Amino acid sequence: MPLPKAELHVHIEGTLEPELALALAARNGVELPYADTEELRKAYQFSDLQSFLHLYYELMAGLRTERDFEELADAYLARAAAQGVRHAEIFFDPQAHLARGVEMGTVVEGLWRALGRSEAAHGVSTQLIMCFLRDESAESAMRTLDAAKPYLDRIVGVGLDSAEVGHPPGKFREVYEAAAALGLRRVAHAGEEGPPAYISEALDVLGAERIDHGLSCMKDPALVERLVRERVPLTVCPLSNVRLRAVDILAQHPLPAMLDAGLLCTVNSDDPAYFGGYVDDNFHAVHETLGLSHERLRELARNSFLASFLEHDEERRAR
Ligand code: ES4
Ligand code: ZN
Repeated sequence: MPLPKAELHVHIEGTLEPELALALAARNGVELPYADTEELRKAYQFSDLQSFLHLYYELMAGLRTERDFEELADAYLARAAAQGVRHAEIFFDPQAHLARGVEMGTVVEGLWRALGRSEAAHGVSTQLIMCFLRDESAESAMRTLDAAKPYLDRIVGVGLDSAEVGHPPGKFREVYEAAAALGLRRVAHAGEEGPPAYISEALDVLGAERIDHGLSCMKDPALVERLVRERVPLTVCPLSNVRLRAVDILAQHPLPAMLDAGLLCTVNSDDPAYFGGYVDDNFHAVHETLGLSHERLRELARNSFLASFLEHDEERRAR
């Protein structure tokens, strides 16, 4: 039986399995440059975040209708439930869809069709986090926040993702201030490929309550001390880090050192359809390859509920 856990770092578009990507493209008459899943799988040779993002944005082309987003989310939630997930805080990338002429309402309402019945259907409670693409402008992010205003009852918070290096968090200060004024929670990807200074900036300038990835903090002992002192959760994604070459091999992943340093780490899947596993596969991998004990795994599972945006009583129910 997999440990009960919360998943706090998963991009719903990154749960798009090749079979579904091709089926949706065919159903919607969208051309993809891959004849079949075998050919598509061969394209999964990433050398870094940028080369992954190219395929990630390309395969989304088949997602067009509410039903498409519903099927995508339902497939993820079924898999997550089988991996012990009891609560999922799910990222989505509206700008990637708006740019293709798919409206905010189609994305949110489509996802909600699956999320709204997830507790009953899968035993998984859910929340949605809307991410801004950091390689787009702050104005585009602000327009995206505006477009989300009719749906704020369905969105718990905002995040920041896509290509990190050269796109420091500070550019989005006003957007994050506006999001906070709307009562939204704030998280941000930082320190995946970028320097430790991006992590500090996400905390200080954006008011991020949780850091997605955060790996590069290990280069800055003063920052580690701060993250420990302030109990800032880090959503670590081990298999993602290997596939995108943030670390060379899993055996060299800093997760054990991060836990030893007292950091509030969680383990997550990021883009499981692309990176070779869902969240419990990540738990297995760090157990097998990094030798994390069962007690450490239980600590990681406990951390996932502590670091979630669940209220305290819900948190206890989930455990
Ligand atoms: C992402 Cl692994 C990763 N990093 C940054 N942005 C992303 N969007 C989807 N997956
Ligand atoms: Zn991510």
